[in-house]
Amino acid sequence: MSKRRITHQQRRRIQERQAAKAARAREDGDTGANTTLPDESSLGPERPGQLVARYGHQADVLADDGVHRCHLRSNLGSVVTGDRVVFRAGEDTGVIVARQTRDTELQRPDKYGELRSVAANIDQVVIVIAPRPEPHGNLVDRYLVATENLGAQAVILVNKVDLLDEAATAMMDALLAPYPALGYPVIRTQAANGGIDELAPLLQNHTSILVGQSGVGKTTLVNALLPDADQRVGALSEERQKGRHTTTTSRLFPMPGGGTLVDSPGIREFGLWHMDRAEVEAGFREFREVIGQCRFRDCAHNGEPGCALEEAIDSGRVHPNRAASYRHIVTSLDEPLQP
Ligand SMILES: Nc1nc2c(ncn2[C@@H]2O[C@H](COP(=O)(O)OP(=O)(O)OP(=O)(O)O)[C@@H](O)[C@H]2O)c(=O)[nH]1
Ligand SMILES: [Mg+2]
Ligand SMILES: [Zn+2]
Repeated sequence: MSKRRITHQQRRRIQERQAAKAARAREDGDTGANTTLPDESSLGPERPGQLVARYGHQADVLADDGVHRCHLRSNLGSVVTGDRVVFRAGEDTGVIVARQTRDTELQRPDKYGELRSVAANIDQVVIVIAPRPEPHGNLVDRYLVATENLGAQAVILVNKVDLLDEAATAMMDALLAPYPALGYPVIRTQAANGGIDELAPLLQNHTSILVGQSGVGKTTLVNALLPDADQRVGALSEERQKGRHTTTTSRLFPMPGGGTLVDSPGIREFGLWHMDRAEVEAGFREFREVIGQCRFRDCAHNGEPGCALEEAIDSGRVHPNRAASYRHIVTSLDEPLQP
């Protein structure tokens, strides 16, 4: 019998997950203890609303007459930005009494490696990148995999076009080359100067979310679209040219033309290791006609004879950058521990 061997990375994840569980147990321990729910008789009738943002044991709920601050009823279960809820308004604070079924749930691993919901009922993901901070390798493809598996539409948005000097233009052009042919819209904005003409029409009648690295300008886009929103934005750190994680909670904004937009906190990395290989493959839409045509059923698409992906790259049907990205993501997936 082979010895049980786990990689350094796996051991780290296990330790992090245990730390996360302990931390959560401590958080859960004080649930309710310091929360005084409003007197039932002072609450209004049950009404529908949508969750704007969550703050610990409270949340803001958007209804047809504005935003209501509410407590969460203790047996409510988890609620996140975008959830459709039933609530009862109060004089000061109301109560959320129920959550409706979610159409979609966008998740990502937190810093402990546990899956966390980012937002519910999203039908369009706007992937924001910028010349600075420079996009992490494979980031766009990672978001596209998540978006395809969510069954949502994707838009790729290049912000800070004012920073596109010759070198940055070459980098961006190379990075974006595969996407128009795949049917993903690529748009350009200059949020800091109100240059958002291409974005506004795409948001109508969608529940969209802005995602991307910290400092690419997601919140600046919200402020440009909705001058009344007046949300805090943060400069990049001088020496590292990275964002400072200014936005800490996802927040939903109703759009004047119909539809809603969610601003989300910037990420350090977007791990997909909670997915399996089939989900990653399904996330590369141009692979669908290719994968399954390989000579070997368990083909790893890594130089095997008769590999259909290899042939598709050679014939130009699959862009080599996308194939490289796919291989990189698959290698990063969490492998089950060997018995
Ligand atoms: N040059 C330039 N700077 C911009 C543009 N849009 C936003 N910025 C700047 O980029 C910095 C970061 O903007 P934020 O909107 O806070 O970025 P964010 O993506 O919301 O960051 P997190 O909340 O940390 O995820 C701010 O200093 C903005 O003024 C742009 O079009 N051009
Ligand atoms: Mg922000
Ligand atoms: Zn293959």
